[in-house]
Amino acid sequence: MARGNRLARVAALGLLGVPTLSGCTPDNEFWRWGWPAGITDQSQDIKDLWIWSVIAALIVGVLVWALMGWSIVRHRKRGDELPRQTAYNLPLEIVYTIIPFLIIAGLFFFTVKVQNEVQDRSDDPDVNITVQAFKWNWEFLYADTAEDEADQVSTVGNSEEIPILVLPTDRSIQFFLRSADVIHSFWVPEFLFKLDVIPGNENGRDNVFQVTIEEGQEGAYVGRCAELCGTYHAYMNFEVRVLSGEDYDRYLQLREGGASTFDALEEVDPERGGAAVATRPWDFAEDTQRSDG
Ligand SMILES: [Cu+2]
Repeated sequence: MARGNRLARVAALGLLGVPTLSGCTPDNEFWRWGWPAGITDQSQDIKDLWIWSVIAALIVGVLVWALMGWSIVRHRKRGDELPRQTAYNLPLEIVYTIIPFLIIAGLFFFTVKVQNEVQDRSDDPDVNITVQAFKWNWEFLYADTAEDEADQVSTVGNSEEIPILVLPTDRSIQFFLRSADVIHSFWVPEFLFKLDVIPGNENGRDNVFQVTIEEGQEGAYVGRCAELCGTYHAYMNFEVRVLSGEDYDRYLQLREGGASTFDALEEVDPERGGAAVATRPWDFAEDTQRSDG
C-alpha cells in the first residue's frame, strides 16, 4: 500500500509540474501532433497548452499501461489459490479519487489561464476589421478607412471568387464578427482559434477578438466557415493574405484610390498575385462530372 501511495503522489506532482515548465516547449511537428504552427502571438499560448496537455495525457497513459502490465504479469494464475482480495480498500479508493481530481484541476487551471490570455484585448487596437458572414460567403470591411460603412474599403466573395482578407504583421488586429443570416464560424487554422459568428449582435452579444500576427509570417492562409450552415457550407472559404505593415498601408491606399482587391494585391504582392492561392472556388462543372461518373 505504501508503495502505491508514493507512486500516486509522484504521478500527480509530475502532471502538475509539467505545464509549469512550458517556457521550454518542444516546438516541432511531432509534439504538435499535426497542428499548424500558429502565426499569431495568441496562438503560441494555445499551442503550448495543447502540447503540454498531450504530454500529460501520455504520462497518464504510460503509467496506466505500466500498472496494467505489472498486474497481468505479477498476478498471473499460478495455482488454484485465490490471491489476497483488496475490494473495499478505502485508502486505495481515496487515492484514485484524488488523482483524477488533481489532473482535472491542473487542466482546468491552465485552460482558464490560456483562455484569459487569448481573449485579452487592448482598448486601442491598431487595425479594425468587420467580418460579415452570410450564406455562403464572406465580406470583409476595413473599418478604419471611413466612418460610414458604405464608404469603407471592403472585399466580398462570390461563387467565382474567393474573398481575400489582407492583414498586416506586428499590429494588433480587432475582428468584429457578425452574420446576416444563420450561425457561421470564423476559422483560420493558423490562428489556432475560431469564433462562432452568431446573428443578433444588437442584443449585446460580443463577437469580438484580437490577434497580433508575428513578424515574418507574411503569406497566404486558408480561412474556413467552421459551423455547418447549409448546402454550400463546405465551400465557404476565404484567404488571409498577410503582408508587412508597409505593404498593408500601400494596399489600403490603392484600394482607397479605387483599385480592386485583385489589382491592389497584384501590385503590392506580385509574388502571390491578386487571386487566392491558399484555396480555390468550388468548381461546379467538375463536381457535376464527378457525381455523374
Ligand atoms: Cu457558414
